[in-house]
Amino acid sequence: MLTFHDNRTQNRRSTTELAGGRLIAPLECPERVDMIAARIREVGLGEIRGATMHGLEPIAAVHDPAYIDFVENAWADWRAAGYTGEAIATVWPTRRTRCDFVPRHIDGKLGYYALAAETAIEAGTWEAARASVDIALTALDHVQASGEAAFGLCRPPGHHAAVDQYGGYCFFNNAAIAAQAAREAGAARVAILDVDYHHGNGTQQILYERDDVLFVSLHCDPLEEFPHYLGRADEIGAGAGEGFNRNHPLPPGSGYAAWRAELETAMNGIDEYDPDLVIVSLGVDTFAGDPIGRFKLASDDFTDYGRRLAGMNRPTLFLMEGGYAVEEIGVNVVNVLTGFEHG
Ligand code: Q9C
Ligand code: ZN
Repeated sequence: MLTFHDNRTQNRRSTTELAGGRLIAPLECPERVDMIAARIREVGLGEIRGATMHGLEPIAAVHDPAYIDFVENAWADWRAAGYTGEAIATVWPTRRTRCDFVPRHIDGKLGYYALAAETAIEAGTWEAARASVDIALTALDHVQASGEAAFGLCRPPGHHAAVDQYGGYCFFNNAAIAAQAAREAGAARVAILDVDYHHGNGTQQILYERDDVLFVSLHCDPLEEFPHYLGRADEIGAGAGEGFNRNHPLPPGSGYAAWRAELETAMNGIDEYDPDLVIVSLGVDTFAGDPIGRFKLASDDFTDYGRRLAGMNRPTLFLMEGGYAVEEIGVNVVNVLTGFEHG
């Protein structure tokens, strides 16, 4: 299987993440990509190719233009305000205030566009977030041209990014952007299968009223886990999209037997939908050793579910999402991909 990557993702080197009341070294770090690339070479999965620039248009087909401008200018605006640390939201529009206008000051803008406070914006954020989209779209080009599966080694991840919100380490929703691009290129139906430990709230929000892209997510119950305010089973889509959003929340502590049973249900739904393309939002923070995930998958389980995914027998685009056990991330990701190839 071919992998697509671009070294501009290395420009995102945030030094601060708000976690447990402290500023820690961000879990979503450039070394994640190094470990995955090293493992790809070690097992000879296939070539790692560069990304081609796809411009802003595919991003603007999914995200609000004012939000895109915000991501581009946030760091400069923050610096211009005289701040010396990384840009972190500290105040939000909430249930008891207005949210019908965007404040002028960067502090107000950050809260308006942030869905969470852990994710800091720094000098390389814009360039890396755009590179991540280019990676996804270049990998999609390959799937469409060859009919073969491909892996977009995206970073930063995308599935928490909504139409006009960043957070959970995500800025642009790579999976939703790729799904929209595939639709424009002629795919009648696209399914997104999100196997990251966290609910893909951004992907769900972007696609909630659509029936041309099915969103199916396996994740830890939002009553217990980030992103907390979306991802319950009764969220089934709205309007034309009713029935085309499927959440499979599992309790913290879930092991592979429970997870795999939900995967079977999820895959049956995808099969029935009969998509021309399956996009897998591939987060490996379901791993037992993940520092923030509380599922209990073992490295071998990733191989097993990779094999099962191949059983769907559909053109498949894998896009990297979360996974923070840096030492094991390469093995776990490549296990999914080799399992798929041998499936
Ligand atoms: N106490 C992705 O996996 N913080 N994002 C959780 C847990 C945010 C994860 C705090 C986690 C975001 C793409
Ligand atoms: Zn995650």
